[in-house]
This record gives sequence, C-alpha cells and structure tokens, in this order.
Amino acid sequence: MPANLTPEYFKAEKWFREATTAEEKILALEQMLRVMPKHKGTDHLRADLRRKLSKLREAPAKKRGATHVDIFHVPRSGSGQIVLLGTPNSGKSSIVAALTNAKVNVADFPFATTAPVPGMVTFEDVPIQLVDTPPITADYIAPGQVGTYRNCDVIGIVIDQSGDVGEQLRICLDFLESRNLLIDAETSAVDEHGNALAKKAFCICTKSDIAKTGAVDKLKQSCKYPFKFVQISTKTGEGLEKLSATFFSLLGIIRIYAKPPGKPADMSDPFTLPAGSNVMDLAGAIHRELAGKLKFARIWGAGVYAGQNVQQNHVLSDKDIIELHFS
Ligand SMILES: Nc1nc2c(ncn2[C@@H]2O[C@H](COP(=O)(O)OP(=O)(O)O)[C@@H](O)[C@H]2O)c(=O)[nH]1
Ligand SMILES: [Mg+2]
Repeated sequence: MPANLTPEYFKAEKWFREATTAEEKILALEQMLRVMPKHKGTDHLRADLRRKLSKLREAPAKKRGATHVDIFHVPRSGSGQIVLLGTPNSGKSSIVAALTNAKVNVADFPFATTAPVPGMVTFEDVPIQLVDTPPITADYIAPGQVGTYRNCDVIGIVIDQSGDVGEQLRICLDFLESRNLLIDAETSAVDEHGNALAKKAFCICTKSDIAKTGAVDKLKQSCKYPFKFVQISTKTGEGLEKLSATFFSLLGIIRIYAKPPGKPADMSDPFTLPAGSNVMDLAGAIHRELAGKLKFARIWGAGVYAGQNVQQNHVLSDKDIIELHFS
C-alpha cells in the first residue's frame, strides 16, 4: 500500500468497491486518480488504476448493461427532475401522491416502493418531474439506484420529523457523500466530459402534524451543508405549495413567453431555460437553425421598457415576453 493516500482517496475507493455498474466504476476510478497524491510511491497504483479504467472504457456497451432494461433510469420530462431520497417510511411516496397524479404506493410498512416512480408537479405554469424512490438504509441500497440520483437535477432529502432526524440525515448524507453526489467545497468532482457529478440537494421535513418539538432546529444544527429546509405535512397540506416553489427555485430556470410579431404572446406554454440565458439561447432553444438567422428581439418584462429592442446577448429574466425578429 503506497504511503500518503488521503481520506479523499479512500472515500473514492469505497465508492469503487460498492459500484455496481461499469459507468459508476469508471466515475469512481477517475475520482481515485484525480485525488491520488502524485509521487513515486503511487506510480504502480496509478498505472494499475489506469489499466482498470481503460479496460472498463473499452468494454462494449452491451457488456456494460445496455441490453437489459435499467429500472433505475428515469427518462427526463418536464423542465427539470427532482428525485427523493430517504429512509423507509419517511413519507416519500406520500409527497409524490400529494403533488402528482402518479400511482404510488403509500404504506405503513417499509420497502413498499421497489422502483423509481415519476410523476409531474405543476408549479404555476411549469411542469416539473418528481420521482419517488425505494428507501435506503444504513446497510442497504438497491444496486443501480445511484443511477437515478446521478441523472437528476436536484435531490430532495426526505426526513420524518416524528422519527430520529439526526440518524436519518446521517444515513442519507453518508450515501450521497460516498458517491460524490453532494456539492463539496474540497472536491467538486467532474466526469470525463467535465460535467459536475455533484447535485443540488435540500431537505424536505415531513409529518409536521406529528413532529417532535424542535425537530427542524435539531436538523439544522447537525447539518454542515447550507441546505434549505421545507416543512410539510401531506395529512394537513401544510407547506406543499412552498415545496413546489422550492423545486422551481432550486432548478435555477426561467420562463420565457415567445410572441409572434404583431400577435399576443402564448402565455400558457413558456420555454424554460437555465437562469442567465440570453436572447440567442432562446432562439437556439426554439430551433437550432433559427439562432443563426436572429437579427434582434423586442422584450416586455422586468427592468426594460415595454417593447424595447434588445441585442442577441441581452440576458433574460423569468417571465419575460420576447418577440424574435429574423433575417
Ligand atoms: N401523520 C402523518 N403521516 C404521514 C405523513 N406522510 C406520510 N405519512 C405516513 O407515513 C407512512 C409512510 O409513508 P410513505 O409515503 O409510504 O413513506 P415512504 O416509505 O417514504 O414512501 C404511511 O403510513 C403514511 O400514511 C404526514 O404528513 N403526516
Ligand atoms: Mg415509498
């Protein structure tokens, strides 16, 4: 064993040992190589890891599991995907049942949910996908379930306020940290394409109607991450509107209504774009070919004169109405 291997390295090594798919193993090996101290003593290990990595990368796709249906892969739809994470009976399925039309199994026994179930939440006029998941425990997580989290935009950590909140949070954070799924100031790991592996996360504190006193304060004190905490009860409906609004704000998206010249805008069906997008990004989102033909745009919205002409690089705000003019 080479000297000077760091806790970060051992964290990545644990991730590698527990990985069940080739994709996950590749990510873990890349992370091991990234955080490994570079000196003579690690040369052998480095070469060994590189060999493992290229073997995995060269394996044909079908050997890497592409031929069987991956029940943990939830195809995205809507303007963003939120995936729930929590221990048994924390109230995950109840949230999806309360906010969407999806058929989920709410039950007072553990492991009633065995595969991810997506539903669609509508916040104002934005459809957002919300995914129910099987529970995790300190000892067990379904093989492949990490893939569901790998693929999402935001992770909702579900904590039952009537139970042991500290223990539930610890189990969820251990899982996320060991897979590099949480934004962590020390290692913002990226995959081979440079995409961040870490996800935004926040806490959904359930069962407010039967909460232990001070449950959320206790959670906040024991949590080292600057999460948002939203308290809800699916029995009384408390906090459910705030929860949908939080989904929207954490997705970091803006709504833009397109207006054909001389006609009113279609206010029922916005385009959604990442916050910070400009007029050119909107044209590209409507149709790739349009972006090249864009001359200028007129805009109605916050901080501009109604109908003001703006250039292609004008940064858009949520709820702007845009009239695009092409050559
Ligand atoms: N009192 C109360 N019970 C709840 C609430 N949400 C869920 N439950 C109950 O908690 C149990 C587990 O809920 P479920 O949504 O199936 O949890 P999951 O295992 O995390 O999907 C069920 O008996 C629910 O009726 C709530 O807001 N208040
Ligand atoms: Mg469930």
